[in-house]
Amino acid sequence: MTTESNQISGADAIMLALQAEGVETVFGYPGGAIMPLYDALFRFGTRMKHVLVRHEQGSIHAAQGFARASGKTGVCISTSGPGATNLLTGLADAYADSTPVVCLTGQVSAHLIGSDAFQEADILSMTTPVTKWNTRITQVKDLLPALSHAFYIARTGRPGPVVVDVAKSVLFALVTYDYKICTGMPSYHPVPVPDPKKIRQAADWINRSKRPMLFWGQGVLLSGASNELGLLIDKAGLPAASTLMGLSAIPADHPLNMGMLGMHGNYAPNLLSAKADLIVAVGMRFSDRVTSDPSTFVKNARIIHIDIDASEHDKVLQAHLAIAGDALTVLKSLIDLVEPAMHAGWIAEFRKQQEVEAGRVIDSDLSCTGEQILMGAVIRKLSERFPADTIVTTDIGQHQMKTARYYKLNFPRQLITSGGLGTMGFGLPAAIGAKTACPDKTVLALLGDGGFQMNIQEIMTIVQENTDVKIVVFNNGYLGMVRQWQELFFESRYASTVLMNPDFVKVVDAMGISSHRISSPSEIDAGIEWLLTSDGPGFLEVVTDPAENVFPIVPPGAPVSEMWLENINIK
Ligand SMILES: Cc1ncc(C[n+]2csc(CCOP(=O)(O)OP(=O)(O)O)c2C)c(N)n1
Repeated sequence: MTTESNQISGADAIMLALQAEGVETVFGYPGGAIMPLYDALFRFGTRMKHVLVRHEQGSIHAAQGFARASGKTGVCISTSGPGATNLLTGLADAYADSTPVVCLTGQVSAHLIGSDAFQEADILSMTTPVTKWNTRITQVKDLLPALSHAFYIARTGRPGPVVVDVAKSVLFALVTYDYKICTGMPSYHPVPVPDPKKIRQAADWINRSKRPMLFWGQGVLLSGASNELGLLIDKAGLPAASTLMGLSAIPADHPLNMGMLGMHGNYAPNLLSAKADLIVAVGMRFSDRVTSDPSTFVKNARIIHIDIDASEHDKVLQAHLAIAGDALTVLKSLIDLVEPAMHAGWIAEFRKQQEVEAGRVIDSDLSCTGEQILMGAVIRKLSERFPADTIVTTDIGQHQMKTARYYKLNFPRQLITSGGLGTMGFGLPAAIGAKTACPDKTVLALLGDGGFQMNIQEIMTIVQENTDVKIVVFNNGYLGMVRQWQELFFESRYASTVLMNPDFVKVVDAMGISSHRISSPSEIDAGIEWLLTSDGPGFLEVVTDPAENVFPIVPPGAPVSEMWLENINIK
């Protein structure tokens, strides 16, 4: 590995740098331009685990799942050209969901760049809009500083994905190994110091509010502020609601946890947000899935917006008080400054609307009274039967929303779902990453029949790695969420949403995972028990009611307080 002059190859230097950054596992797929790095990986032996995915998209979603479950930075490796372009969707997903990922992409040798060489693609230009930072290394002297910057940028402040595109010639070139972990960079100040005057102002507004609400997002999970969130809402008596990405920060049955905001969120927080006189928004970005039409959103409230990324302030909603800072720091200060309060009358209004939602939606969602299985009922039973430490990943669509609504999430980082980009195909590889990061926890992937087929090949990764994940595919024979929108908003014209599926049990079984199918409500309990006790990875296909919908729903563009509890068009 070393030469007489004590220099090592760029490829070997990358391995040592990864080790210095605490990386123990990388997810990837080899090819021409990256072969010297794979050779170094081979020679590194057991010091670095490599998970061989079946498609590069799987590698980045796995790296995301790893990062989301553990709070560490996920790493993936691809070759140049198609290997690197296959990462694009994952990069956009990680960028939208603030996930720290470092991608090492191979590039053709430096002297070939710009010549349309075999498998040459301008990955830097392509990934610029979907990365927090990217760089191309054509000279080996720049390699190690770039890697240390990459890890620093990916994990600090608002985390995000980074690409380091390395020319093949750099992997062969010799370099003196002098890696230094980056602890700061000039002109990049990722964690703003919150203004104490603004925090006092925020506490004063909380203390004087009659109808306050707290909204939280993934920023609370990223900053490790779940405990402080609970302490603040308990002390100040704040009814609180989460974005999809913030779910699991406080337990589902915390009395002040009013559930999820937004399009398929809970009725009470959506409805009553219109009556609130104060919104304390922590680590969330007022996505359109939460606000619907921003001009009608929380019209009667003063808005305090706390976020580590000041560019989120006033992007969608004009905050009356914008505090740039880390959620943990700001919440800790607020806990000291707020006065104990109960807001009993205001909380009672939430309870009333919770009863309305239970009676009109939840009770029927959770009980299969007909001949068909309902997803919600299975998801609630899974959450009751699976161990308390289960990490849940989802794909995109109806089953995702049912999971967000009905899986009782109880510990931070328990739910790993694609929120910002809504990437079908995310859930299965994300589960591989989550299990790799947390081998002692149970990992459950809840997928739709459409999204499962987008990255179905990753079943073989699970088999080869013997990754003990439990997989449930809800087979409704449709691209369910799109079918629902066609029913509600396109007069039931089901354009290209009927899905012809293979025999999933046969396919997955043939790939090497024991598989089982249930299709009637009477089989639910036994099916879940079978999955739970299956030895190693297990696959359960659940044939569900093709007509099942997700309610409530905020129809597109409507004020969130006008969410429908059922399809009002057919009443
Ligand atoms: C890559 C990608 N393509 C298309 C979509 C649009 N889309 C959102 S939900 C959905 C249907 C998902 O169907 P399925 O996986 O069967 O899940 P279900 O809604 O039935 O639970 C589609 C096509 C998407 N989110 N991602």
